[in-house]
Amino acid sequence: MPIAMTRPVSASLQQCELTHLARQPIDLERARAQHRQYELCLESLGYEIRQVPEAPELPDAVFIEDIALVLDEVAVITRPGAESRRPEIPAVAQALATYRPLLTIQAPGTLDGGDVLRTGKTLYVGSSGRSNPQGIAQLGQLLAPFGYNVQPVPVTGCLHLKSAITQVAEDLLLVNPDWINLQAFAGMGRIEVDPSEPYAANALLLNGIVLYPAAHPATRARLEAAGIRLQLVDASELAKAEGGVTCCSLIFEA
Ligand code: CIR
Repeated sequence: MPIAMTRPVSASLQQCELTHLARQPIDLERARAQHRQYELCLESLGYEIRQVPEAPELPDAVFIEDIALVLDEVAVITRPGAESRRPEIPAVAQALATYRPLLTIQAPGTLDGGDVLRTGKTLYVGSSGRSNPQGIAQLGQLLAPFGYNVQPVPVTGCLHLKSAITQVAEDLLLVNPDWINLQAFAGMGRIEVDPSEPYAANALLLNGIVLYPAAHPATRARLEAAGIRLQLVDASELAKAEGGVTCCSLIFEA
């Protein structure tokens, strides 16, 4: 059974970490409604929602993707680069322990799930402000026994690797070339975001359908012209907290 693990929007979301965006007021009720729509959308695509309990005092807990990487064989519990996010770990680890054996990234390593892009047995991992070389090396060592190959990719100008690049079809990537060196991805097709929409590269591919923010119409037109099937969601309040569509769920088979 396909699972989408999520965590509710926290009452303290307004105090979220911000790195590349200026703080703006966030409408909490609207953020919660958008998050609910996101979950309904996942449900309509066949995913069973498993919610980790709300953590009202942890502003960024809704961005559950950063706390773990769930593979067929194991789950890796990360050690997020932002210290304020480390208390998010225990509840997510507890929820995942039902489904997978757990491995963990240890200090001084740091790793955010938003930095990990998987295609088959290759994990591209952003070397970013959040994921450090020790964290990336640990991930490689933990997963080598399962046949995964970890490839570090330098990321600059954005929060995570998946702010700059995500997969929108089996052999097709959506990219913002200003934030990432695309050498590692040579051989794969790519669509560039419209230059007026730098934040438009974060898309969530689920069984041939792409969950995509309604906020990027020019890039959306590029995706549609390429024949990509889109399911639009309004994620504007979560975007003010520097979150995208990949970061609000952990997707895996039970
Ligand atoms: C943070 O800075 O950690 C949060 N405000 C946003 C995290 C977004 N995560 C993601 O894109 N994977």
